[in-house]
Amino acid sequence: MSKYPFTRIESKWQAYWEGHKTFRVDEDPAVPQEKRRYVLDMFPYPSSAGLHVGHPEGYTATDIYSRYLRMKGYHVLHPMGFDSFGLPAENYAIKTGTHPRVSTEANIERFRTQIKALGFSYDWDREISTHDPDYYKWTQWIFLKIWEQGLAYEAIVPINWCPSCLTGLANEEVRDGACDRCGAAVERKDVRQWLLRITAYAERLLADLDKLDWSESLKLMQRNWIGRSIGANVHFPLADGRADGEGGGADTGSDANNGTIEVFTTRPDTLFGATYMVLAPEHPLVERLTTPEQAEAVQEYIREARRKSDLERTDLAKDKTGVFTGGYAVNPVNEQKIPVWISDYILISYGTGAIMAVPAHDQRDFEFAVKFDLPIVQVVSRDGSTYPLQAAEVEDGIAVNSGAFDGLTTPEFKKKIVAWLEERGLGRETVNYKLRDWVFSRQRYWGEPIPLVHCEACGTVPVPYDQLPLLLPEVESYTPTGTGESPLAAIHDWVHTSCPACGGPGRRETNTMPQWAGSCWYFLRYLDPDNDRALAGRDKIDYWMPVDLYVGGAEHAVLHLLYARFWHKVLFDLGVVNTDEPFMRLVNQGMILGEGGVKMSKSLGNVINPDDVIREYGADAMRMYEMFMGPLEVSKPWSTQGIAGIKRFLDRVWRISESPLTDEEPPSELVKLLHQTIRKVSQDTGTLQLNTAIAQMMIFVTEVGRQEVLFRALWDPFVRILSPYAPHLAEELWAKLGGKPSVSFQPYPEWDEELAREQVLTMVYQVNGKVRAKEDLPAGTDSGELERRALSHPRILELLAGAKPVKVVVVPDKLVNIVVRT
Ligand code: ANZ
Ligand code: ZN
Repeated sequence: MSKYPFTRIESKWQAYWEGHKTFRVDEDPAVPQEKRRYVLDMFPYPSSAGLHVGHPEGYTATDIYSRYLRMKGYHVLHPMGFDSFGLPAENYAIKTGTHPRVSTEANIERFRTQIKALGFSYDWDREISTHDPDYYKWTQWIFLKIWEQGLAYEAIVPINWCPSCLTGLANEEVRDGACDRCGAAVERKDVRQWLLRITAYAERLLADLDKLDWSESLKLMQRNWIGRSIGANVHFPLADGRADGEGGGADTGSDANNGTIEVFTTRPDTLFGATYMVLAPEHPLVERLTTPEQAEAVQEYIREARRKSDLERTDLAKDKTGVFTGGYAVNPVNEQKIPVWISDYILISYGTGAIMAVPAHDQRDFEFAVKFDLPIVQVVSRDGSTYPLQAAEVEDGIAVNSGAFDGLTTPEFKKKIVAWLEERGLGRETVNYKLRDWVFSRQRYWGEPIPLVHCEACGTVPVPYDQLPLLLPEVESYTPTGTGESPLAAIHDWVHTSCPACGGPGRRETNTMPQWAGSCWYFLRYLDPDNDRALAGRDKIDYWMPVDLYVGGAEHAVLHLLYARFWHKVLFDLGVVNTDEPFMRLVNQGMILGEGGVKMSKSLGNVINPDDVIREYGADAMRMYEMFMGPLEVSKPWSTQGIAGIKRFLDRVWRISESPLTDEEPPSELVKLLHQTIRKVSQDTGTLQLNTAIAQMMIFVTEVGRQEVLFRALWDPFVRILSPYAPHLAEELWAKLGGKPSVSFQPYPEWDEELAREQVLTMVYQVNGKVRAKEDLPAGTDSGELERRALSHPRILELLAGAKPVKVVVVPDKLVNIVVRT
């Protein structure tokens, strides 16, 4: 029996599409706005490992959706490119001496071939690569715009330092205290860095999530990352401040820098329970507060803390450590002198780097107080009484032990105490974000050079726009200097340049941009990839943006999306783009796991290579199988049996297509099934429930396969609805039907609700011949299903009262008679 000859047919149609530029799209002004769609994939990093079976999962989903939209009469922009700067190419260069450009371009070549082998309907004329100077010219341009806005600044910051990659890492590149790339334990190091002021956009990045059609879980991840907390900053005068008269009394208001410790708290209502304070080890007041007796212990502790990552330090489960400074502060609400400690669970980078500790109501403080025998005073109560606490009571409640504030509920107390503090100049309401400014520089070679020049006379001077791109120079060695400078710092002739402002001697910035930079705006370059006067023409931006559907892996759910949204908002504020959000609808695909549900990994030897799959089963089978595995968003294990099943389905379709074709009217049952199938496949494709759409096509094909002849009236629409899913096979079947290529632009079939309707009949359920219940069911419901229905009908169950039927008689489309012993 003949099978779908996929090798021949798939390469034939891929060549056709490529040769005819079938999927090239332009900005046809005649197409109205509401008929334009931008469907975007997260572009891949062209790793040396080649394409992973996880890549085509999202790509297939967007491809099906794009093809579906085209057949529905939409003008669809569906591009692909490569995120080609990054560490692996550089690490490979260090090992082998191969220029990162050479290895990257070889990888791109391979990725492109692999992607094309899957028959995706990309407009390849728009392909971009982020390492291409014509591309990164505009990444540099955007950076300069950001810099001009005062949103980029230099700072010496303790950064995450990978002692193996010898480079700074962004927080997000550190996982469980280890370098995300190489796994080495991350240390802290003070380095001069460029930071981008993403925190200036925190509020908008948070608020605008409400506009987006993203899953709630994804929005929650973004919200948590931004981490907005409302609370108060409160000043605690230093006890020594009063002794030497520097700070003044608690109620006179005191010098914020000198005489007080400023804390951030989300629970100002617990002020009366603050029995001690804790500073981050790096806090500038530590030195001043430390008494000579405590100096050695404090020094030793500070040294220890420097070795830990923020993540280790704030781990809730970790044993609390700390040292008393010997100094005291005064609790402004009750004038009590309380000791000041340092501990690494307080981060210098959050709030003010200092806290008031309320052990009765904060679990970390509770553990710390128990360990170091510090007083625990309950100030919030369930019912207004006080009682012994086994752990911190973190819930809201009623104030106790709080002087004139006793009896207030937590929210009332918060309002009153903030007003009380504000009146006395002791504090104010504040909002804090977990979001930190983005450490934007890398001490690496294979990235976009930051286009700035340092001049003794003029300070930091931008490379003039007409000199962009600032090309990445050739280097002898890719190995980072390890001093915190990039390999670029070693190229004397490149580093030493003249100042663009005064012509005097200048030094180029030698840091490069992080890999995230290029992916912050690539979706704009697809709109106008050859433009050399702008990152994209405004007319093209207006034509296509925003992205209607964006699909990619969940590993990018936080950072890539946050960074891209940030840049887009900056560009929006500059008037470069037309919307303040880039991606309207976003779907994170699930992971494709190895057989048995474990992660695919080289070490487990369970990695499936897409090339092998295509060779054995074909691209259409690969596409359909990945969509049939389950809902797009969930993770699911690969199954060789599963793909073989899909292959058999495609073979069956092929075989059916070889039956004699007839223009006769098909049986009405099949016409009904056809309309139901069009309805289901159309609706499910629109909502990306691609697995259930395929299931419906399978039902249809099974029925059509039972006929001796092939009804054109059934097959023609079926080939069309199949084509987004199995485009190669569909093109061939379309040609066999006498259609002209390409099926990709044929109108999508419409269903007739009337014809799709199930005929409903009333079934009669009898017990020992007596009618006991009735139920409406679709005509043609099969006997087994009818019997199950009757036996599970509540009225029948009640009558049977557990008795087992002796016999069940089913008359299809009419009745079920259940015979029981009486
Ligand atoms: C007193 C207090 C009492 C607190 C209480 C909590 C409960 P979020 O919600 O994450 O913003 N905190 C403030 N700055 C800190 C820092 N730099 N490092 C570690 N912890 C810090 O957390 C705010 C709370 O975390 C603040 O409110 C402070 O403890 C602590 F019953 O102040 B709280
Ligand atoms: Zn100068």
